[in-house]
Amino acid sequence: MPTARDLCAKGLSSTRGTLLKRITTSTVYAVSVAGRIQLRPIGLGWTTAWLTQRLIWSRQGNSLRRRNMSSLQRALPAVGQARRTGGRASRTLRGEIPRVAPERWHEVSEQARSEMVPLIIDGVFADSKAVELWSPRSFADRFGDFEVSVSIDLPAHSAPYLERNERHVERMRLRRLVERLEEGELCYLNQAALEQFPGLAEELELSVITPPPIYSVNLWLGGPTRSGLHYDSADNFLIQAFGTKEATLVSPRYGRALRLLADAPSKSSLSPSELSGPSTGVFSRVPRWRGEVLPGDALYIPRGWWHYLASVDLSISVNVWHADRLEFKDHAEKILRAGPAVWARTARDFVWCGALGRPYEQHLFSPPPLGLDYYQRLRRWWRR
Ligand SMILES: O=C(O)CCC(=O)C(=O)O
Repeated sequence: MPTARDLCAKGLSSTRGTLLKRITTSTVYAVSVAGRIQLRPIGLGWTTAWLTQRLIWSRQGNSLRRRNMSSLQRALPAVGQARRTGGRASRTLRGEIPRVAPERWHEVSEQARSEMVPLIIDGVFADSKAVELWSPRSFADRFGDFEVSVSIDLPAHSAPYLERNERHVERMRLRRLVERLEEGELCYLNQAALEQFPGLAEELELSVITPPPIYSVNLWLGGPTRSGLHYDSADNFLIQAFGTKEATLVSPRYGRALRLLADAPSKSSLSPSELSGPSTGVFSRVPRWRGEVLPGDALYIPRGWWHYLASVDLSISVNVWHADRLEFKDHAEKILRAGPAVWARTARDFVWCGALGRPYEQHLFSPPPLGLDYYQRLRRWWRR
């Protein structure tokens, strides 16, 4: 918990921040006027002024950020370590996702959420019925006759978001899914509402780690699985009940370098080998946070953080979207930063798929195109 001293320091720094902003604005104005008086080209005066302003504001922003970060770092030294290694651009360096004991989670969770720092809560569900009872075989025995929609024939070497959905989706009984997994097929029961399976929710006591509101709780059964690099709008827990998953996380500030899909900019087209191997090209400047999520662990993925999960073998996980969500301004900022290819594609899909109602290609693990989504939201808002 932040102490009163932290809060005072925060308050003081924001007063100082306002003062600094005012001084900067006056300086900018003076520089630009001086530029004009000396009859230099007006553009030069403004450019100098603008650059000065950016420089001062970014230094100020960095120092504020550093001050704000320190409270979690003080409580949890592993966060500082992860920031030093994972936060530095390097070809080989990978920060470890910090691990906390379940008792410490309650002390630091508020700070982790507000500073948006990923953490693994060590073995918090180790004694749960889920870890004791769940396995692909036991699911086949309990829910064998259930009809489920399964992603099949998953690409092992490319991002799933590049594949067309209809080639990879099949309905089958859960018993058959488990048989196919045991035969070594790459299949995934991905993001299936947990409530479909009677009794499972009671075997995983989420209140141990999750505050309300909870938006959705989903089951993921497959292996070996590769989900593709993407971000979600809400805080997320990935709870591992059976098998192990390797997590790779990237801070939201590096979104531009992740080869975004133009029609779905919350997804990246980077392949599993690019994500797990040594960094090359533009990705070499992107620090990654890595960690193993073992049975009983819960990985906290803050809203907006890019994440990629790969299971080593057969695996069962549950994910929980809950608590804080990205706000409108966060989404707008992400789209503005995504660049011209995304803007053009969004505008095209707004008109083509939205206004003109033309069909689009649905991709694996992907939502409809962003432009269509904007069109539908606008229509709903208009009709209200
Ligand atoms: O575990 C996976 O394969 C993907 C999980 C995921 O992406 C999520 O919970 O948002």
